[in-house]
Amino acid sequence: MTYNVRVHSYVVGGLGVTGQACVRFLKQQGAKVKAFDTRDTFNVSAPLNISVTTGALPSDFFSGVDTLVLSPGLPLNIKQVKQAKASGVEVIGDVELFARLNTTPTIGITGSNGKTTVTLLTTHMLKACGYEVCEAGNVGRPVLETLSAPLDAIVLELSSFQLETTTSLKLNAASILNISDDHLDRHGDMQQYAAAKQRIFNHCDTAVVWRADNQVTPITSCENTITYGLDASDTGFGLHDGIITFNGEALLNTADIRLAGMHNVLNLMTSLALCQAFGASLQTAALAVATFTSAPHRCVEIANINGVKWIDDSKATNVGATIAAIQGLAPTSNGKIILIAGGDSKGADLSALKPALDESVSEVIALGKDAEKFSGIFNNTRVVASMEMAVSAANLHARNGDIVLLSPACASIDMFKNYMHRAQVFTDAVTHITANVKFASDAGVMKEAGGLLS
Ligand code: UMA
Ligand code: ADP
Repeated sequence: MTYNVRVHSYVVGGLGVTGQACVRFLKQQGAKVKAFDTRDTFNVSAPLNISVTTGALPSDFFSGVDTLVLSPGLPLNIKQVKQAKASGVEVIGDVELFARLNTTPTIGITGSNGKTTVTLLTTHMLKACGYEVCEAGNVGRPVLETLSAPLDAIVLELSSFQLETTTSLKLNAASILNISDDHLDRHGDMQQYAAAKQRIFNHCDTAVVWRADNQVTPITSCENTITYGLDASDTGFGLHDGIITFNGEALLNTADIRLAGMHNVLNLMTSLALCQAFGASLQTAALAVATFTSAPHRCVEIANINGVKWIDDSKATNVGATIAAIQGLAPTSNGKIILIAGGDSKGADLSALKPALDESVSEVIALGKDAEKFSGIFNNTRVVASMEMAVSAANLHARNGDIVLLSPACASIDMFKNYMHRAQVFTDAVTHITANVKFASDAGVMKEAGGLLS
């Protein structure tokens, strides 16, 4: 059955990146469209030339409307959505609209952590195999923008928010990378959060499944399954003495991988499995790892000052990501790890961090809205008021061989514009230290020189 956009009347809910892309797309298609945003002020990149309502909606707002296309940042329980449903209007997201119209083979990736890394790595590998490929979705490019492009494949990063409003997405291959406590302020509990993620497997041809976690196994049946894990399995992807294998055959030595931590070995296996499911050459995909550069703010070393490594993992906005960073970095350090963490924990239970903190962290420097929660789980926690103070406290205590890790386990929005801004403030504060160290050493050289001259 073909879906005819033109004959429908739409409301677009929310005018962020997604909402604006929806309006542009629907107008291009000749559909009737108007919009609302719950905020009084918001920015649009170019004039939309449609009617936009902010605040409370008039009681007849949805009369004559067929479909509400809701932005992922807006929950389904807001009054505007209730009003739409009461008026008999169907509520979908942009991914569902995409799914009804898309004819290009599509790969989907979800999970609490690693989505962007696996999305970009899979895209990179498929391009290296000679395909025209584009990544879209939560990674930043609204999915509707891919519909007009001549592509061999689309790789979608899908958030639980996007999956929640999606029913007919048919993926050639899909994976849930992992599920850990995140977005519970929106989903209510882990069951509902996991259920939203499981929707990725509805109508999916090949499920790519991590053997070590039952939560990521499809609850609906998919035609094919490819499994992976860090065990020495001869089925699917496994790890034999540091060598990644497929069905027991050696494929790639982990010593040749530049991405830090075992979580990235899992990410790599997922991408290889998705390429295998797509029919790409595994050998070419594996070779492409050497030319892949990881996205910024994900366990990246930004400075080495007197033997102290400063690591920016600002993208770690939940507990699972911070555990992965600590466990991934601990084996690489001769000294201690000082962790800078905190922000808005989004209702998460931070106690899951405790074993990793007890095992590998000497001190936590906590900031932001939920800083005190860290004091509750780890004795040696110092609460500070700003990122600059956190960096300066870490600098006082760090010695040659130590790692200072910014991996907040929390969202940034209580103190910063976003995680990129948080990383910038961290980097600026670290740069300030570097400048002082240089100034001190220059001053030392001048003093010595002065001594020689006198
Ligand atoms: N908002 C309102 N009222 C509105 C509309 C939005 O208050 O009427 C608020 C939302 O509650 C949210 C913010 O504005 O706090 C942005 O929401 P949005 O739905 O307008 O977001 P977009 O700009 O359309 O961006 C969305 C994704 N954002 C979210 O899901 C919150 C982007 O993922 C994604 O890249 C983009 O679509 C393109 O697909 C970002 C994200 O933070 C990176 N995702 C979350 C995550 O990764 O944890 C899920
Ligand atoms: P997402 O798009 O799901 O937020 P990213 O690739 O942007 O994932 O990485 C987010 C954070 O999660 C980073 O701090 C990164 O180091 C960490 N991370 C990446 N892959 C994994 C994984 N497989 N398991 C746990 N943490 C991970």
